[in-house]
Amino acid sequence: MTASHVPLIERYRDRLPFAPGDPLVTLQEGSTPLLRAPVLSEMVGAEVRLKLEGANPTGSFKDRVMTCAVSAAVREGAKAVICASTGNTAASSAAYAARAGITCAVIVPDGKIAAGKMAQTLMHGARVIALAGNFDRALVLVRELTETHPIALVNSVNEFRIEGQKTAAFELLEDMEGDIDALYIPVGNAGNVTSYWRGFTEMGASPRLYGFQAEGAAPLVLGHPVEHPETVASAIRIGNPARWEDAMTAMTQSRGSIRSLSDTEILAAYRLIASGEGMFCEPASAASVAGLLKYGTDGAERVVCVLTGRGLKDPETALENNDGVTIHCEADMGALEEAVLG
Ligand code: AN7
Repeated sequence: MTASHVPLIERYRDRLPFAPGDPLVTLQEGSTPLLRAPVLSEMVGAEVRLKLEGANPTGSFKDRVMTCAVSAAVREGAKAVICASTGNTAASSAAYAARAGITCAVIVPDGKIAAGKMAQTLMHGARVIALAGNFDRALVLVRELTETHPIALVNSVNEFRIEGQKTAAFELLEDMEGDIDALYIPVGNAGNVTSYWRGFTEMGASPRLYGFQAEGAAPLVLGHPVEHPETVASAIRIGNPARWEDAMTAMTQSRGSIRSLSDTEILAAYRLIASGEGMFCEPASAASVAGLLKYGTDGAERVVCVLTGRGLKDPETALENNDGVTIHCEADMGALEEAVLG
């Protein structure tokens, strides 16, 4: 088997808290492509690559968490899993729970998750609780709930469940033969940036980590929680990240930084990645590229932007922000010629 046909936990079992013989819940996640980005490379004067986490089975990096979290839950005898989510964790936990044959409930901010994520979560048969509150509130409530009820919490809030995400750093080091100067990554609850740093340090690597938040949801940049986070990038509409300290440590130790971007800057990068590089990611993912374009490389030569989720997740935002045109056309040749060539 090639690496891409090996489940994540099997590929990196020696570096993950799973023993041979443990139950494995997998949808063949991980081993995602690393794509050269010639247009971006030209623009910033460095070798830019895109880590395509949207190529995971449910379309986001959260599958790395869920293969670990749901496998562990099944190992512990859980019959149900639950999470708070801005959408991708919900879709992923629902898929892995379906695969495991256990039930799944997700708590999401009512009306604030992208349509594709909602569709996935419902298709996998999960119970969706649309909360009259934001993600931060959902996370507080779900943590409290699981203290008194026997339901496994699959958010990446404990040490063990974050392990799966660090494997993306292993893959990058393998694909780039250790030669990576800087990583650009969107930051919401800050589990992912924490995990990449853990993965890099475990392998003795130390690229600079540059994290990016949306201006309206930038607690780590401001230095205090944001009570009413707002951004078009719904996946990172988070005002009080669970991994606050760890994320700051990662960025300080790697001599990187955490900075913010306007929704306009995020959407400009979102369109450019799609129309310039041919890769359709979701708005939150475009924050990595927007950060690279706004703040530059600081001398780095080989850089990676993490595209955390697939563009199809959020068709509404795509239909409202794109470089394409739609021409309504009568069904006759004259009108068609005019529409195509005019
Ligand atoms: C596409 O699904 O928090 O900094 O509940 O979906 O590790 O939170 C998603 C977050 C970036 C931020 N890009 O990662 C959830 C959730 C996408 C995301 C992030 C998320 P973290």
